[in-house]
Amino acid sequence: MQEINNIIILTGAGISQESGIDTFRSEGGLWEQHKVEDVATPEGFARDPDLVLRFYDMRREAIQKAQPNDAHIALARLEQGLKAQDKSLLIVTQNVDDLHERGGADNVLHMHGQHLTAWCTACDGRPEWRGTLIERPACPLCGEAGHLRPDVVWFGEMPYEMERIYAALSIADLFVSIGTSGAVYPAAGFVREARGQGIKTMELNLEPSQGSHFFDEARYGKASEIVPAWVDEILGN
Ligand code: BV8
Repeated sequence: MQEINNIIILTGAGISQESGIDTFRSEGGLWEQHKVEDVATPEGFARDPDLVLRFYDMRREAIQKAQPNDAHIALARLEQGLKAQDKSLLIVTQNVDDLHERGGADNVLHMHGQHLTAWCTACDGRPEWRGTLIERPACPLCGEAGHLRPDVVWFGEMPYEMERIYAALSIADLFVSIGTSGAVYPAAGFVREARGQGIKTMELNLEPSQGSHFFDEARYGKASEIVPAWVDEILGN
């Protein structure tokens, strides 16, 4: 078995599903209630800002009532265990919830932004934000009102920290994708990037994702069950 020293994990909505947070593309999921182009694009926001602000206000509130599940907690345990062996873990999440952090993980990169910060388009600041935006509040950093939007990457917008993600991929020896359908790029392309660099790839998901054929190994089941079991294996518990 190849020595594993640097792991990069990509997570998606599936890892938070058992915490009660809706995924996007399953029946009854978020996109069934709204058209993507109406709530997750700059054009949709320009067209109907109230609809978009209400959509994210509702999700921001739901997230603060959710708790991390055994999969989030297991990844934090993995991070601690690897650190104790002078090895590294980076969690790149497409999720905008803070359940990885509340589950105990430190090294988390939110490539699609975060619910609990807002983005002020007047001063470009990103203040922490736990309330609603529908009432067009003033930015706590610059005082301007009506310029706060969700700090979330919409379609057509550049995901955050792409250089840091590719740098982490260049030193990784294991790439694991957890709870994502592989429908959205550039995240869905990371497995091919990893394969191209000879990195071992693994998928942990409820069912095969759109990119399942790119993975060396796959395990299917609920994240709260298969992620802790996999972490035990990696840590040799
Ligand atoms: C960009 C907002 C460039 C945040 C989101 C054609 C080809 C390639 C690319 C494109 C293309 N046309 C357009 C593009 C680009 C586009 C794209 O990929 N479109 C797709 C639809 C083809 N991408 C972009 O626009 C990205 N930006 O490319 O910029 C650029 C270049 C230069 C300058 C400027 C720009 C931006 C993408 C980000 C979009 N934002 N949402 C929010 O509201 O949350 S995307 C949205 O989908 C979420 O962010 C989410 O994270 C993401 C992926 O969804 P998943 O997390 O995978 O969730 P999903 O429901 O799909 O799947 C859940 C999975 O979990 C399932 O597999 C299920 O089986 C599993 N599951 C469920 N329960 C469990 C479980 N697994 C385990 N246990 C369980 N219990």
